[in-house]
Amino acid sequence: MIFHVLTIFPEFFRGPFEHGVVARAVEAGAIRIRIHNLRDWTFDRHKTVDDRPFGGGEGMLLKPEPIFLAAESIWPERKPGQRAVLLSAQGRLFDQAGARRLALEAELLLICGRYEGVDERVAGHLADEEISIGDYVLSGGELAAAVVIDAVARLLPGVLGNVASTVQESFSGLEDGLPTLDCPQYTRPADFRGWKVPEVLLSGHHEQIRLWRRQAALDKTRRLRPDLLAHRDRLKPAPQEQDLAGKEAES
Ligand code: 4HQ
Repeated sequence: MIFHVLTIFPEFFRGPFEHGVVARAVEAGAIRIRIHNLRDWTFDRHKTVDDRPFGGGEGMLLKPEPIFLAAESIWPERKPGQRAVLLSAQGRLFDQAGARRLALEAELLLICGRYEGVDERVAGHLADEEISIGDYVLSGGELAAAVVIDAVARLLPGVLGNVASTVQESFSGLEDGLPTLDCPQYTRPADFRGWKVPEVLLSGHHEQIRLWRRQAALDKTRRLRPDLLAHRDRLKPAPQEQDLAGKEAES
């Protein structure tokens, strides 16, 4: 898969992709990351990429022309499998399902906004979709693009050494087809400053460990991310007390 990033801060991306899974994916040839400087598609002395909003208002916007010219030079004719994504606080929320969907594409162009935003014609007539990584305001789309690349790249075939580790994790741990968070995990020492690892994990009873993990994942999800279970709770009747005490507690 090829990731293209369009940005006014190309240096920003020297760091994030030089470590860990993404760096190894690049070295192994499983992905390519091409950083494009938006100012390369400006033709005035000052390499102007921004302008004032029509109708007045605070701050500056990225002009449409350099962004369209950049996209048209990266992809002279748009082929299927080439998807342009605008990172924006107004976009559809990015989640694991969104990452899996983007991982099916051949090439992504991630367009990073700066200043107060981007001329709306980029969202309307260039980008295939507008994505937000969360309900907070960033100072630019660069961090969001790095997040999307990381989440998508690790799903690609041959990127993670351990293929199984992608299925067991947070937001992919399927409970009746619905997501729960990853279960709590511990490593040595078994007693750290008096905080002990749950006994069952040291017991070697694989079936008991499996049940404990499932319950602990559900408990923690209910405590920290009740929103993830709300859908499930609406579909299933509330469990009875005796069910909870039972071996296969279906909470
Ligand atoms: N932005 N997820 C870029 C974001 C954002 C987000 C605000 C996008 C600033 C210039 N991007 N503009 N949240 O907060 O992707």
